[in-house]
Amino acid sequence: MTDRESWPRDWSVEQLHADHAQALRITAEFYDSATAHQRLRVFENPTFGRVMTLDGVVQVTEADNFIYHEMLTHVPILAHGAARRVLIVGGGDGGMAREVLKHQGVAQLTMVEIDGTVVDFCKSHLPSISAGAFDDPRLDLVIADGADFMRMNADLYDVIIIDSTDPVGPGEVLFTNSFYGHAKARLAPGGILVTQNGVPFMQGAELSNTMRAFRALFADATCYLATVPSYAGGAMAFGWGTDGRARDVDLATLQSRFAASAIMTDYYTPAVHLGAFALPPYVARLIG
Ligand code: AG3
Repeated sequence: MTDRESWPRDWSVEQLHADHAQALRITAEFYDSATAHQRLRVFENPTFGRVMTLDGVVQVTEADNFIYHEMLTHVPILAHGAARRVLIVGGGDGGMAREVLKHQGVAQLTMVEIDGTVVDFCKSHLPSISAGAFDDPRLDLVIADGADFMRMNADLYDVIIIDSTDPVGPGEVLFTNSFYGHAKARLAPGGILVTQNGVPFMQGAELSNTMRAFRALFADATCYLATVPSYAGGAMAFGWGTDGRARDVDLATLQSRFAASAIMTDYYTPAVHLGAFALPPYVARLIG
């Protein structure tokens, strides 16, 4: 009972890790097809709502995507305090853009997604994830390889968000030292880079490798945590790199910035923000 074929057909089975699988029951199937870059599937699950997988790995669910998207946007943007230009690499479902654009101070959002099919598909089959973000005039959507864009582009950003898949397939280059170096070069003074860095209990090496690269590049390099039920295996880690002091922001400052933004959230609060940087020893050891 170890191979995918031995599971019942109405379950979507994710085998991202060698010794562990996650199965979600499929009550309706909306799409299952290969794009030029990966296999894209969308189905309904009673607990998670619509679920999108890429190459069998859960990327976004209607029910719990708020946790991931709120924590990769409001943490760096509110810590920064005056972010006007934001860059997302990946993020084809539009959930990250949705949260970034809730900040009225953000004047320009560039999103670089490698797979145009994911964007088109999510607009029509998962509209609740982007919730209109693709129609916002502040959004500049670029369909291109994120690594090429980072190497060639000359603009500077206050916040850069890497909303990638795991380091297998098209997402792999987004976890390399040279990519992180190019990303750093695109940060304005005081700018912050945040990354999706996997579930450290299951993917410790991924976090250790990114943190080694971040320590070589940034004055302040760490990670912060949030638990996303559909990313199985415990808390997920988000990489944080900056040469500025945004991590020192205090609770009162965050509270006044958050109140001024008038953004409604279901996971993020200023206290959750600060608490997310408290690392249990098993994670602290992984980041060195
Ligand atoms: N991208 C992150 C998926 C990570 C899943 N990894 C895992 N379970 N270890 C999500 C894209 C949402 N915009």
